[in-house]
Order: sequence, then structure tokens, then C-alpha cells
Amino acid sequence: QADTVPQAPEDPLFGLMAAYRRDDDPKKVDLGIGAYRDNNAKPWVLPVVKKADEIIRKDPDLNHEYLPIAGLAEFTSASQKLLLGADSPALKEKRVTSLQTISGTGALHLGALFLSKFYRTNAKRTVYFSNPTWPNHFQVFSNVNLEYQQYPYFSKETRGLDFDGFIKTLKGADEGSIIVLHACAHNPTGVDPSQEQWKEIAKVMKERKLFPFLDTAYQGFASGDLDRDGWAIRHFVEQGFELVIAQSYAKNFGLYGERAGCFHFITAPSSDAEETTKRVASQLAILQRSEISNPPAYGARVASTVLNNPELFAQWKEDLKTMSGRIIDMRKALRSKLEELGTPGTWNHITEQIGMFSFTGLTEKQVLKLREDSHVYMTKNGRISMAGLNTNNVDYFAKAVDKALRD
Ligand code: PLP
Ligand code: TYF
Repeated sequence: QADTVPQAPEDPLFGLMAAYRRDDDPKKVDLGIGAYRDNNAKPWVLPVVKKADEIIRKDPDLNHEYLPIAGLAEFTSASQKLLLGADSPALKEKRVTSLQTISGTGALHLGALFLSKFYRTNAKRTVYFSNPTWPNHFQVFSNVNLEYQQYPYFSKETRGLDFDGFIKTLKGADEGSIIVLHACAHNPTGVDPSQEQWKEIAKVMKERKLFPFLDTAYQGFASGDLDRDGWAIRHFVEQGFELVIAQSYAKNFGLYGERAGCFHFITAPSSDAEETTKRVASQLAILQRSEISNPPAYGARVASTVLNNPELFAQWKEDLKTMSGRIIDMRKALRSKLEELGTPGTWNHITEQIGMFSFTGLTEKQVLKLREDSHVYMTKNGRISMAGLNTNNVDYFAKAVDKALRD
């Protein structure tokens, strides 16, 4: 029977990582995967995570029992506060239900699965993604048979936001369409709407009765400020939408492989909102039970230990500043080196874009040339992970780009 199974293509990002590992040139540069690296190009365990780990290990009552279906309660409630603010009316009015998930991907999946089963507002239940978006969005939503379209997002001319195209598509979308929004530090472009633009996006979505599906994988990583990076989410919640949020702690805690994340459903304000939220929670628990029974404990314990301890929380903010600060320094260094070399084109977008990634504007041909000639690895769409740059390789990379653009 299995001889009818067609060969699937390799995941492009993981394929790129494998090609990097096979390259034995000492000058090679990895700008592929979106994972933080320190100035020596090494993975970085956050000092606050090390501290939390020690605290967890010292606990004489630590055991390896199953967590509840919805996960570690201290973790999900701290996650709500981190996203929405401790005094959020949505929390006071018991309009929020949250489940611990297999990182952000698991939260996206649980949300998509829930909507595929219960979302009735729009018969077609079309999902809209930004163009471009994180490629996994397509697979996660297609897997539960939701159809997707895309809204314009990135302008090739300005290398910034195509705000007019974005708004025009929202205005033309069928009522009830699901709109996936990157809450901050858009992957892959590094381009976010301004607060004024977010207000307009929310206004149009409200008018057109569109459903926000917020994906937040970089809170604290974009600006180094948790509240600032959480602004768009809080704005949508304040507007009284019914909405969902997929939250990942992979990047902001460096807990990639531990799969710590959370899914949140927020009911719109109404007299029976609390009851509605309870019914939603009961269905989410059944979906979670059938898929993973209960989520993994370690990553959630680490995050929860930090989120619930004021001293550790303060240290976490410092660690976030270390990561986001180093990335901002690398943006400045790359831009100034390219400008110093007089590399063809303009390079202001390197410092204007934010978060883990920059969309350089390099073409696929130039990307492949950089790989061939200079052993620099980046995705074919011209995205670089800023975290792969450091004081030892940024000049080398700038010169390699300069060469690729002149040949
Ligand atoms: N959403 C976006 C836009 C991302 O960039 C990522 C990570 O790269 C995720 C979600 C979730 O990743 P994870 O499942 O590792 O938390
Ligand atoms: O855009 C990126 O670089 C990410 C990396 O579970 C990634 O796709 C890899 C694994 C994963 C989530 C994100």
C-alpha cells in the first residue's frame, strides 16, 4: 500500500541547515534559522533560564507526573498576564481561556483545529496570511482543511509595509474571514505596522467583521520591551474582538526545543461571555486530550518560575535587552559597512526593520551566488537571521554582499 505515497519535498529551512553543516569552509556564515546566537555564533542559554533550572532541580517535591490537560496553571495564568497586562478587563471578566501547547506551532494548530470544527461565522472560513509569511502557516492551516488566501504586506519598492494593499484586501474580504496577524517582529520581513496603522487595521477588521488570529513568537525580542511588543495584541483586545492568540516562548526564553507555548481564546464582552468561555474551554480540552493528552512539563516550569518571580522577571528583561541589543548593534554595523563600501542600492531598511530577521532585497540568484562564492547561508527569499551576524563576521558578510551585487 505504501508504495503509493509520493515523496514530499525536504523542508527548505532544515535543508539549508544541513547544507551549512556539510560545508567545511572555516569562513562559513549561517544566517538561516531564526534562533539567537551569541557573539561567538553559539546558542545562548539565558542566564535567567539557568537560574530557574537550578531552582526547579532543587525542589525536593519535583516529580514527573503528568500535567493537567490544559497544562501548568501557574504558567498559563502568567502567560495571560504577560500578553494582556495583569489588570486586563478581559481577565477580570473571565473572558480568557488558555491551554499550554507544544510551543507556538502547537498553539497555531490547536487554534486552527478549533476553528475548523466550530467556526461558523463564514461558510468558507477562509484564512488570510500576510504575503510573505512564515511558511509553516500554510501547512498548519491546510492540515485542518482550512482554505487560505494572502493579503499584500511587503512592498518591494520601499522594503516596508504595503499598507494600502493590506487595507484594501481586508476591506474586500468576506465577512467572518480569519486574518492571521504577526503581533510583532514579522517573520520573514522584519516589517511591522506602526501603532497608527494597527489602529486602522483593527478598525477595518471590526467594520468588516473579520476574526483576528494573532501569532506572537517574538514578544520582548523586537524592541527589548515586553509592553511595547505586546501593544498590538492589547489594542485588539481593547477593541472588544472575539479573537485567538498563539504564543511561543521559543525565542524570548531561548527554550526552542523545550516546546513551551500557550493558546488563548478571548470571548467578546457580553452578558454571557463567561459561560461561552467555559464551553470553549471544554471543547479545547477534548481536542488537546485527543492529540497530546497533556503538554510537556520542563519548558513551562522554567518559564513559569521566571514569570512568577519578580526578581527573575527583572533579570529576564535584562536578558531580552542583551539579545535585542546585540541584534540592533548588528543592524547598525551591517548598514554602515554596506554604505561605507558603496554597495549598490540603499540600506536604510536594514536598521528600520526589527526583530530576528531582515529582508535584504537580495534575489534568489544573488542568494545562491553568496552561498557558492562566500559560504554564506540564507533562505532563497533573501531573508537573513540577524542573530547569525557578530563582530567577527559582519564585515566579511558585507563584503560578500558587495561582491555579489557587483558581479
Ligand atoms: N510563528 C512565527 C511567525 C514564527 O516565526 C515562529 C517561530 O519561528 C512560530 C510561530 C513558532 O515557533 P515554535 O513552534 O518553535 O514556537
Ligand atoms: O523562520 C524560522 O527560522 C523558523 C525556525 O519549530 C523554526 O521557522 C524552526 C523550528 C520550529 C519553529 C521555527
